[in-house]
Formats: sequence, structure tokens, C-alpha cells
Amino acid sequence: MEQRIGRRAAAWAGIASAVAGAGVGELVAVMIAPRSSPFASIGQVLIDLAPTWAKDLAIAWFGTADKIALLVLIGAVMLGVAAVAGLVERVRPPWGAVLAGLLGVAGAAAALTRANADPLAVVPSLLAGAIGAVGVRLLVRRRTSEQDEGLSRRGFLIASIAGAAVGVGAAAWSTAGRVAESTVNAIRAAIRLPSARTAAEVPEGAELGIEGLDPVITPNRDFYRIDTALVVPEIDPADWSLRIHGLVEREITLTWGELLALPLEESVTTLACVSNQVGGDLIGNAVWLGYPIRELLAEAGPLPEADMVLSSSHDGFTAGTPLEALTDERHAILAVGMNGEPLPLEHGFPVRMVVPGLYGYVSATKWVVDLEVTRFDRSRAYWTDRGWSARGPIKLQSRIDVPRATEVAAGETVVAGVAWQQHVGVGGVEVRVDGGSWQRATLAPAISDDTWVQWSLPVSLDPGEHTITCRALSRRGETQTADVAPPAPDGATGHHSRRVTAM
Ligand SMILES: Nc1nc2c(c(=O)[nH]1)N[C@H]1C(S)=C(S)[C@@H](COP(=O)(O)O)O[C@H]1N2
Ligand SMILES: [Mo]
Repeated sequence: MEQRIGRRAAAWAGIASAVAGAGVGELVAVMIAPRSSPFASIGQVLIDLAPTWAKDLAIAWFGTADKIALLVLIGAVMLGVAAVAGLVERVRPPWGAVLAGLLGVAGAAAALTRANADPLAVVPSLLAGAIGAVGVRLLVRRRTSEQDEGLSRRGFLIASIAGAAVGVGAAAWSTAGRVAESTVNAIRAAIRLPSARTAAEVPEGAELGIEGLDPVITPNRDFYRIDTALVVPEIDPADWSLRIHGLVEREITLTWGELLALPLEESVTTLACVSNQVGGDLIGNAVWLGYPIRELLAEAGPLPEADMVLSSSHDGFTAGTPLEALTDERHAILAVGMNGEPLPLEHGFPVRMVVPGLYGYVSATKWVVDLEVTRFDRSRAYWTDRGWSARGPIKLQSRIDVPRATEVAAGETVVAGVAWQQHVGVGGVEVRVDGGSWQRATLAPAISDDTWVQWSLPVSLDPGEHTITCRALSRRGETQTADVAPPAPDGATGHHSRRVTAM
């Protein structure tokens, strides 16, 4: 007599098969290339397809843990589909197996869409799909009653294999990046950056030294990281080159060796992300070592009709920067160093762009390999294609860092924070307690108009609840707007406030 296995057993069979497939897929990805990982490939495509609201939500909910959240989501969806595959296989074989196999095909297709993808990148996902499909097929086979025992033994065996596979796969996933990174990291560690002219004097007093206030120069390890790269690109500088082409008189190709031989200069620029919420921490300030993009463009000779430079990264991200911002006198550079070291891998090693005054999404391309001189009405960049504004000048903003605690001692307390509008400069900061009048804070000496400045003000708080608010004044004489706007499409506005209880 023939009978079907139970529904629950079928769903579990689907899940066990998919888990085994995914585990093996991840393991094989380690051997081929970390970026060929089924999870990384699908995750990367989802990142690139995600609408603006979804990306905003992810950053708002998970901050810089948004990538982990995405991987968890993909895992959950995969398990759901796998369970469905098991259920389908139970009633309509072999369609469940086909569905399981399609998961692998989806991963393979995703892997192929990546910039600079190797054809071998399809292997981990196809293998994962094949294992999933065969697993579902074998596990959900109709059984006859005398095979009952056999089934449960077989089920136990396959579940164990699946468990082992996922364990190995997870370990592989976590070491994959590290193994590949360690090779490039070793190369990076051996690099001796040339000494440079400096436009990076930090004036006496720029660092107020107030506990809880973000330091005026952000250490690399604390520097915010925002990008669409699920797996950090690992680029051997020996393989790196930059091509400058498009609307130019002469095409230029620059190698790592040629770049390092140019007279590099140090400059200090504060980078800010357009996704930063009012009061948020997607901003940091570093001493960058690099070469002016202006000089390279002058050599290439942009044609008169050009008004934009589309920069591309090794992993396919693009940014559209106004040509003017790259040819005027500001320190728009191809950066190779960050706070005295080669760029950290996650901040764009070996070469990235840094452009004072513009949000990162239109200017700060990491792992940059290509500059196409073009026009705004001809080319669109990664985020402009997703509804963000084509030009992204940084808005006037200020943030309260201190007091950090929500409870403070009544009486005199110091309020301190940072204020910025890169390439315009900050002229002042004002602070208000509750509905009181605006009081002028003390500004620390600015490094330059391209960096944030620290500010502080002692205020007196009666016992009870208070709201402390700050606003910046620009060097152009503008006052930071109180109008509340979300990050999309061109940067958040509004005043930052902190609620504290004085006891
Ligand atoms: N290749 C690449 N470069 C990129 C991005 C990216 O997604 N990919 N994101 C940009 C954005 S949105 C910002 S805010 C800055 C952040 O630079 P950081 O991670 O070094 O702080 O990098 C920019 N450069
Ligand atoms: Mo950003």
C-alpha cells in the first residue's frame, strides 16, 4: 500500500534539503570567490533592486547592521520557499524539486549580474540548487508502509547531513571574507605611503576634549561605513587602474604605481551620508592622503559640453559628481590614505574619491576604477536611478552629543556637539533650552570650511524635564532650517533636540 508522508514531514524535508544545499554552496563559494556565495549574490541583487523607501527603512531600523538584517531576511525567505517546495513535492512531484532547484538558479543568475563576475560564480548556487532539488525528491518520495522505518532512518540521516552542511557553510561564510581579505590585507599592511604636502593642519583648540563629544578627527575604526557591497571588494593594488574617458580630449589610464609617484597631498574632509537622520552618526572626519582629481581632469581635457563625472567602483556602484566640484579649487581627491594609513578595505582600498561639500552618494566612490566625463542629462548614477536627487550638496546641520545621558545633575551642565556644512563652513551655533531664547555657543577653531566644528555651551537647568535644541549658522549667514525633512531625496533637515531630566 502506498501512502504520502505527512505535511509537516514534507515541509521539514524541503527545509533540510535547502539548508544542506545552501551549506555546501557557501562552502564551495569560499573555494571559488566569496562574491559568488549564493546568499551574497542574492543579497546584492536585492540591495540593488530595493526601492528607496526600503533602503531608508533598513537604515532607520538596523543602521549599519542593515546587511546582516538583509541576510537574515533572505535566509528566512529561503526556508519558507523550501518548506513550500517540500509541500508541493508531496502532492505534485517533481514540481517541489523543480522549485527547490529554481532557488539555485536564482542565486546563479544573481551571481552573474555582478560587475566583474567570473563565469564560475554560478557554480556555488547551481550546486546548492541541485542538492536542494535532489534532497526534496528523495525525502518526499511516496513511501509504502513497509518502508516506514527506512524513511525515518533516511530522514534522520539527511537531517544530520543538512545540519552538518549548514554548520560548515556558516563557518565558510564567516571565514570566506577573512581569508580573501587577509591576502589583500597583507598587501595593504606592507604599503608605505609616500610623505606629502599637507593642507591638514589641525589648529590648536579644534578638539575641545569634552567627554562624550565625538573627536574632531574620527579614528578609522569608528568611521561610519555605508555602501551597497555585501562582500567588501578585495583589490590588489597591482591589479588596480583608473580609466578617465568620455567627453575628454585624451583618455587617461592611471596605475597604482603611477598614482603613488604623483605629488600627493594631505587634506581634512568631513564625509557625510545623505541617509543621515537629524542627530544621526553617519558622518565622520578624516585626514585623507590623495591626489587632486582636478589635475588628472586637466590632463584629460573635458569637452565644453561636459558637466558631470560618473565614477564607477570595481563592484559596479556609480556616483555622478558635478564636473565643477572636481575642477574648482577644493580638495577633491583620489584618496589612498586615511588618517595615516592606506585606506581600510571597507573604506575603499586601494583608491576612493573624497569631495568636500557633497554627500557621499554623489561623490565618495570607494574602490573607484573608472571616471567617465559626461553630462547630467545623459547619465544616471546608482542612487539617482533610485529616486535620490542628482546633485547632493551637503545641508547645514548641527548635532548635540553631550549630555549623552538622559539624566543630568540640576544646575550648570555643558552642552556640546558638532556642526557642519562642508565647503561652506560654519559661522556659529545657537542653543536653546525649552522655549527659551537662542544662546550663542562657543565654536572651536575650524580645521577648514570642509570639516565639521565642535561647539559647546554651559547651560543652567532647573530640576525637571528639559528639551535642549541646537541650530547652526553658516558662514554664508544662513540659519539652519527648523523645517523637518526626511533624508530622501536630498538630505534630512530640522533641528536636533535632546530631552534630559535634571535631578
Ligand atoms: N563603491 C561604493 N562607494 C560608495 C558607496 C557604495 O555603495 N559603493 N556609498 C557611498 C555613500 S552613500 C557614502 S555615504 C560613502 C560612505 O563612505 P564610508 O563608508 O567610507 O564612510 O561612500 C560612498 N561610496
Ligand atoms: Mo551615503
